[in-house]
Amino acid sequence: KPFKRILLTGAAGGLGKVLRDRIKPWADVVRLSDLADLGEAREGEEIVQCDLADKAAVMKMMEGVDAVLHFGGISVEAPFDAILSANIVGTANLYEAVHKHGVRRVVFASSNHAIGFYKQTEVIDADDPVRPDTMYGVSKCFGENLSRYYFDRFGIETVCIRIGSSFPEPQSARMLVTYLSYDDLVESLRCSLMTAKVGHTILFGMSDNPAKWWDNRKAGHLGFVATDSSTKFSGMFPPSGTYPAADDVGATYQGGPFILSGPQFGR
Ligand code: NAI
Ligand code: 15L
Repeated sequence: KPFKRILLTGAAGGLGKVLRDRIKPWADVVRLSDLADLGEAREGEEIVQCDLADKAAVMKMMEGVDAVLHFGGISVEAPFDAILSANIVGTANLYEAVHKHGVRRVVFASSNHAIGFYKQTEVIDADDPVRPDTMYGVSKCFGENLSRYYFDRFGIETVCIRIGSSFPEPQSARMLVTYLSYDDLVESLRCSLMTAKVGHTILFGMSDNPAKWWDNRKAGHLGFVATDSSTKFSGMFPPSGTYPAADDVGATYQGGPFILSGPQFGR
Protein backbone atom coordinates (compact mmCIF):
# COMPACT_ATOMS: atom_id res chain seq x y z
CA LYS A 1 0.00 0.00 0.00
CA PRO A 2 1.27 3.52 -0.72
CA PHE A 3 1.23 4.69 2.93
CA LYS A 4 2.00 3.11 6.28
CA ARG A 5 -0.41 5.19 8.34
CA ILE A 6 -2.89 7.84 7.21
CA LEU A 7 -4.47 10.08 9.85
CA LEU A 8 -8.05 11.18 9.20
CA THR A 9 -9.29 13.98 11.48
CA GLY A 10 -13.01 14.67 11.74
CA ALA A 11 -13.59 10.95 11.26
CA ALA A 12 -16.95 10.98 13.10
CA GLY A 13 -18.38 13.69 10.82
CA GLY A 14 -20.55 13.42 7.74
CA LEU A 15 -17.61 13.11 5.35
CA GLY A 16 -15.41 11.26 7.83
CA LYS A 17 -17.96 8.45 8.05
CA VAL A 18 -17.91 8.13 4.26
CA LEU A 19 -14.12 8.17 4.08
CA ARG A 20 -13.52 5.72 6.94
CA ASP A 21 -13.76 2.66 4.70
CA ARG A 22 -12.91 4.23 1.39
CA ILE A 23 -9.38 5.31 2.29
CA LYS A 24 -8.41 1.88 3.62
CA PRO A 25 -6.83 0.68 0.35
CA TRP A 26 -4.26 3.47 0.61
CA ALA A 27 -2.62 2.62 3.95
CA ASP A 28 -1.68 -0.32 6.17
CA VAL A 29 -3.31 1.52 9.06
CA VAL A 30 -5.92 4.28 9.11
CA ARG A 31 -5.80 6.35 12.28
CA LEU A 32 -9.20 7.90 12.90
CA SER A 33 -9.55 10.92 15.14
CA ASP A 34 -12.38 13.11 16.38
CA LEU A 35 -13.63 14.93 19.45
CA ALA A 36 -16.72 12.74 19.19
CA ASP A 37 -16.88 9.01 19.91
CA LEU A 38 -15.80 6.81 17.00
CA GLY A 39 -16.85 3.46 18.43
CA GLU A 40 -14.59 0.42 18.32
CA ALA A 41 -11.57 0.27 16.04
CA ARG A 42 -12.19 -2.15 13.17
CA GLU A 43 -9.56 -4.14 11.30
CA GLY A 44 -6.74 -1.89 10.06
CA GLU A 45 -7.91 1.04 12.20
CA GLU A 46 -6.61 2.95 15.21
CA ILE A 47 -8.76 5.42 17.13
CA VAL A 48 -7.61 8.58 18.88
CA GLN A 49 -10.33 10.65 20.50
CA CYS A 50 -9.04 14.17 21.14
CA ASP A 51 -9.69 17.88 20.80
CA LEU A 52 -7.65 19.48 18.02
CA ALA A 53 -7.15 22.44 20.37
CA ASP A 54 -5.22 20.17 22.77
CA LYS A 55 -1.66 20.67 21.55
CA ALA A 56 -0.07 17.82 23.48
CA ALA A 57 -2.76 15.37 22.35
CA VAL A 58 -2.40 16.43 18.71
CA MET A 59 1.38 16.02 18.93
CA LYS A 60 0.93 12.47 20.23
CA MET A 61 -1.75 11.69 17.65
CA MET A 62 0.78 12.38 14.86
CA GLU A 63 3.32 9.73 15.92
CA GLY A 64 4.04 7.28 13.10
CA VAL A 65 1.78 9.08 10.58
CA ASP A 66 2.94 9.59 6.99
CA ALA A 67 -0.02 11.50 5.50
CA VAL A 68 -2.92 13.49 6.93
CA LEU A 69 -6.46 14.11 5.72
CA HIS A 70 -7.53 17.07 7.85
CA PHE A 71 -11.35 17.08 7.97
CA GLY A 72 -11.84 17.88 11.66
CA GLY A 73 -13.25 21.14 12.94
CA ILE A 74 -16.40 23.22 12.87
CA SER A 75 -18.03 22.94 9.47
CA VAL A 76 -20.50 25.83 9.54
CA GLU A 77 -20.65 29.39 10.89
CA ALA A 78 -20.40 29.57 14.70
CA PRO A 79 -19.36 31.98 17.46
CA PHE A 80 -15.78 33.12 16.93
CA ASP A 81 -14.44 31.56 20.14
CA ALA A 82 -15.51 28.14 18.95
CA ILE A 83 -14.07 28.68 15.44
CA LEU A 84 -10.86 30.01 16.97
CA SER A 85 -10.36 26.94 19.09
CA ALA A 86 -11.35 24.14 16.69
CA ASN A 87 -10.32 25.56 13.32
CA ILE A 88 -7.57 28.09 13.94
CA VAL A 89 -5.74 26.79 17.03
CA GLY A 90 -6.62 23.23 15.99
CA THR A 91 -5.11 23.59 12.52
CA ALA A 92 -2.03 25.36 13.90
CA ASN A 93 -1.52 22.47 16.35
CA LEU A 94 -1.93 19.99 13.52
CA TYR A 95 0.75 21.62 11.33
CA GLU A 96 3.18 21.97 14.21
CA ALA A 97 2.79 18.25 14.85
CA VAL A 98 3.11 17.47 11.14
CA HIS A 99 6.38 19.41 11.08
CA LYS A 100 7.79 17.86 14.26
CA HIS A 101 6.97 14.33 13.08
CA GLY A 102 8.28 14.80 9.53
CA VAL A 103 4.94 14.18 7.77
CA ARG A 104 5.35 15.07 4.08
CA ARG A 105 1.78 15.50 2.79
CA VAL A 106 -1.49 16.95 4.07
CA VAL A 107 -4.86 17.30 2.40
CA PHE A 108 -6.81 20.12 4.03
CA ALA A 109 -10.61 20.21 3.78
CA SER A 110 -10.99 23.88 2.95
CA SER A 111 -14.32 25.28 1.81
CA ASN A 112 -16.00 27.33 -0.86
CA HIS A 113 -16.77 29.75 1.99
CA ALA A 114 -13.15 30.95 1.72
CA ILE A 115 -14.32 32.61 -1.51
CA GLY A 116 -18.06 32.87 -0.81
CA PHE A 117 -18.33 36.61 -1.42
CA TYR A 118 -17.68 36.27 -5.14
CA LYS A 119 -20.86 36.62 -7.13
CA GLN A 120 -22.58 33.68 -8.79
CA THR A 121 -22.04 35.50 -12.10
CA GLU A 122 -18.24 35.30 -11.70
CA VAL A 123 -15.83 32.47 -12.55
CA ILE A 124 -12.70 32.41 -10.41
CA ASP A 125 -9.57 30.31 -10.13
CA ALA A 126 -6.98 29.47 -7.49
CA ASP A 127 -5.08 32.76 -7.99
CA ASP A 128 -8.02 35.04 -7.28
CA PRO A 129 -7.85 36.61 -3.82
CA VAL A 130 -9.85 34.96 -1.06
CA ARG A 131 -13.18 36.57 -0.14
CA PRO A 132 -14.48 34.70 2.92
CA ASP A 133 -18.18 35.02 3.65
CA THR A 134 -18.18 34.09 7.36
CA MET A 135 -15.79 33.72 10.30
CA TYR A 136 -15.90 30.03 9.33
CA GLY A 137 -14.63 31.04 5.88
CA VAL A 138 -11.96 33.23 7.49
CA SER A 139 -10.75 30.17 9.44
CA LYS A 140 -10.45 28.21 6.17
CA CYS A 141 -8.37 31.08 4.72
CA PHE A 142 -6.16 30.79 7.80
CA GLY A 143 -5.66 27.07 7.11
CA GLU A 144 -4.83 27.77 3.48
CA ASN A 145 -2.29 30.46 4.44
CA LEU A 146 -0.81 28.36 7.22
CA SER A 147 -0.29 25.44 4.87
CA ARG A 148 1.26 27.79 2.30
CA TYR A 149 3.71 28.96 5.00
CA TYR A 150 4.59 25.39 6.01
CA PHE A 151 5.28 24.58 2.36
CA ASP A 152 7.38 27.68 1.65
CA ARG A 153 9.28 27.42 4.94
CA PHE A 154 9.59 23.66 5.42
CA GLY A 155 8.58 21.98 2.15
CA ILE A 156 5.55 20.24 3.66
CA GLU A 157 3.12 19.68 0.80
CA THR A 158 -0.60 20.43 1.08
CA VAL A 159 -3.54 20.20 -1.25
CA CYS A 160 -6.31 22.52 -0.02
CA ILE A 161 -9.61 21.28 -1.40
CA ARG A 162 -12.19 24.05 -1.37
CA ILE A 163 -15.09 21.65 -1.08
CA GLY A 164 -18.36 22.85 -2.58
CA SER A 165 -21.30 20.83 -1.21
CA SER A 166 -20.54 17.18 -0.53
CA PHE A 167 -23.73 15.43 0.47
CA PRO A 168 -25.64 12.44 -0.95
CA GLU A 169 -27.72 14.88 -3.03
CA PRO A 170 -27.80 18.62 -3.68
CA GLN A 171 -30.13 20.36 -1.20
CA SER A 172 -30.85 23.54 -3.19
CA ALA A 173 -30.57 25.01 -6.68
CA ARG A 174 -27.22 26.54 -5.62
CA MET A 175 -25.88 23.08 -4.83
CA LEU A 176 -26.49 21.99 -8.42
CA VAL A 177 -23.40 24.15 -9.07
CA THR A 178 -21.41 23.36 -5.91
CA TYR A 179 -22.22 19.60 -5.69
CA LEU A 180 -19.30 17.22 -5.08
CA SER A 181 -20.32 13.56 -5.10
CA TYR A 182 -18.74 11.23 -2.56
CA ASP A 183 -17.05 9.28 -5.35
CA ASP A 184 -15.54 12.46 -6.75
CA LEU A 185 -14.45 13.52 -3.25
CA VAL A 186 -12.64 10.19 -2.82
CA GLU A 187 -11.02 10.53 -6.25
CA SER A 188 -9.86 14.09 -5.44
CA LEU A 189 -8.25 12.76 -2.25
CA ARG A 190 -6.63 9.87 -4.11
CA CYS A 191 -5.12 12.30 -6.65
CA SER A 192 -4.02 14.65 -3.86
CA LEU A 193 -2.20 11.85 -2.05
CA MET A 194 -0.76 9.91 -4.99
CA THR A 195 0.50 12.69 -7.28
CA ALA A 196 4.29 12.73 -6.91
CA LYS A 197 4.65 16.49 -6.46
CA VAL A 198 1.84 18.79 -5.39
CA GLY A 199 3.72 21.64 -3.67
CA HIS A 200 0.92 23.84 -2.37
CA THR A 201 -2.17 23.37 -4.50
CA ILE A 202 -5.68 24.75 -4.30
CA LEU A 203 -8.34 22.53 -5.84
CA PHE A 204 -12.03 23.42 -6.05
CA GLY A 205 -13.95 20.36 -4.94
CA MET A 206 -16.81 20.00 -7.39
CA SER A 207 -18.24 17.32 -9.63
CA ASP A 208 -18.53 17.83 -13.39
CA ASN A 209 -21.66 19.94 -12.95
CA PRO A 210 -23.28 21.67 -15.92
CA ALA A 211 -22.76 25.18 -14.49
CA LYS A 212 -19.42 26.15 -12.91
CA TRP A 213 -18.15 29.09 -10.87
CA TRP A 214 -14.64 27.65 -10.44
CA ASP A 215 -11.85 26.94 -12.89
CA ASN A 216 -9.55 24.08 -11.83
CA ARG A 217 -6.93 24.36 -14.57
CA LYS A 218 -4.28 25.55 -12.06
CA ALA A 219 -4.65 22.22 -10.26
CA GLY A 220 -4.32 20.28 -13.53
CA HIS A 221 -1.12 18.55 -12.32
CA LEU A 222 -3.26 16.54 -9.87
CA GLY A 223 -4.93 14.78 -12.78
CA PHE A 224 -8.29 14.93 -10.98
CA VAL A 225 -11.17 14.26 -13.36
CA ALA A 226 -14.66 14.33 -11.86
CA THR A 227 -16.94 11.64 -13.23
CA ASP A 228 -20.24 12.56 -11.56
CA SER A 229 -22.53 15.49 -12.28
CA SER A 230 -25.49 17.17 -10.59
CA THR A 231 -27.43 16.91 -13.85
CA LYS A 232 -29.35 13.88 -12.62
CA PHE A 233 -30.72 15.99 -9.74
CA SER A 234 -31.72 19.05 -11.75
CA GLY A 235 -35.40 18.05 -11.69
CA MET A 236 -35.36 18.53 -7.91
CA PHE A 237 -34.98 22.30 -8.33
CA PRO A 238 -36.79 23.46 -11.46
CA PRO A 239 -36.35 27.14 -12.37
CA SER A 240 -39.23 29.09 -10.80
CA GLY A 241 -39.69 31.38 -13.79
CA THR A 242 -39.42 34.47 -11.59
CA TYR A 243 -36.27 36.50 -11.03
CA PRO A 244 -34.86 36.34 -7.47
CA ALA A 245 -35.23 39.55 -5.46
CA ALA A 246 -32.19 41.83 -5.61
CA ASP A 247 -31.53 41.20 -1.91
CA ASP A 248 -31.76 37.41 -2.18
CA VAL A 249 -28.20 36.55 -1.08
CA GLY A 250 -28.82 32.86 -1.66
CA ALA A 251 -29.05 33.59 -5.36
CA THR A 252 -26.40 36.34 -5.46
CA TYR A 253 -23.18 35.16 -3.81
CA GLN A 254 -21.30 31.91 -4.31
CA GLY A 255 -21.51 31.22 -0.56
CA GLY A 256 -25.30 31.36 -0.80
CA PRO A 257 -27.19 31.43 2.51
CA PHE A 258 -23.98 31.21 4.59
CA ILE A 259 -23.57 34.95 4.06
CA LEU A 260 -26.46 35.57 6.45
CA SER A 261 -25.72 32.71 8.82
CA GLY A 262 -24.17 32.89 12.24
CA PRO A 263 -24.62 34.43 15.66
CA GLN A 264 -24.49 38.05 14.48
CA PHE A 265 -27.66 37.37 12.48
CA GLY A 266 -29.29 35.35 15.24
CA ARG A 267 -29.13 32.06 13.32
P1 NAI B 1 -19.01 17.62 10.16
O1 NAI B 1 -19.35 18.80 11.01
O2 NAI B 1 -20.02 16.56 9.96
O3 NAI B 1 -17.67 16.92 10.73
C1 NAI B 1 -16.64 17.62 11.38
C2 NAI B 1 -16.09 16.73 12.49
O4 NAI B 1 -15.06 17.47 13.16
C3 NAI B 1 -17.14 16.35 13.54
O5 NAI B 1 -17.20 14.96 13.69
C4 NAI B 1 -16.66 17.04 14.81
O6 NAI B 1 -16.90 16.29 16.00
C5 NAI B 1 -15.17 17.21 14.55
N1 NAI B 1 -14.63 18.31 15.33
C6 NAI B 1 -15.18 19.55 15.51
N2 NAI B 1 -14.43 20.27 16.36
C7 NAI B 1 -13.39 19.49 16.73
C8 NAI B 1 -12.28 19.66 17.60
N3 NAI B 1 -12.10 20.80 18.28
N4 NAI B 1 -11.41 18.65 17.74
C9 NAI B 1 -11.59 17.48 17.08
N5 NAI B 1 -12.62 17.24 16.24
C10 NAI B 1 -13.51 18.24 16.07
O7 NAI B 1 -18.52 18.21 8.76
P2 NAI B 1 -18.34 17.46 7.36
O8 NAI B 1 -19.46 17.84 6.48
O9 NAI B 1 -18.01 16.04 7.55
O10 NAI B 1 -17.05 18.23 6.81
C11 NAI B 1 -15.75 17.77 7.06
C12 NAI B 1 -14.74 18.86 6.72
O11 NAI B 1 -14.95 19.28 5.37
C13 NAI B 1 -14.90 20.12 7.58
O12 NAI B 1 -13.63 20.66 7.87
C14 NAI B 1 -15.69 21.06 6.70
O13 NAI B 1 -15.39 22.42 7.00
C15 NAI B 1 -15.20 20.67 5.32
N6 NAI B 1 -16.20 20.96 4.29
C16 NAI B 1 -17.31 20.16 4.13
C17 NAI B 1 -18.24 20.43 3.15
C18 NAI B 1 -19.41 19.54 2.88
O14 NAI B 1 -20.13 19.81 1.92
N7 NAI B 1 -19.67 18.49 3.64
C19 NAI B 1 -18.10 21.62 2.31
C20 NAI B 1 -16.91 22.40 2.55
C21 NAI B 1 -16.00 22.06 3.51
C1 15L C 1 -19.48 24.06 3.84
O1 15L C 1 -18.37 24.55 4.02
C2 15L C 1 -20.16 23.28 4.90
O2 15L C 1 -19.26 22.54 5.68
C3 15L C 1 -21.24 22.37 4.38
O3 15L C 1 -22.06 22.01 5.49
C4 15L C 1 -22.06 22.94 3.24
O4 15L C 1 -23.03 23.79 3.72
C5 15L C 1 -21.20 23.59 2.18
O5 15L C 1 -20.15 24.37 2.70
C6 15L C 1 -21.97 24.45 1.17
O6 15L C 1 -21.54 25.57 0.89
O7 15L C 1 -22.96 23.98 0.64
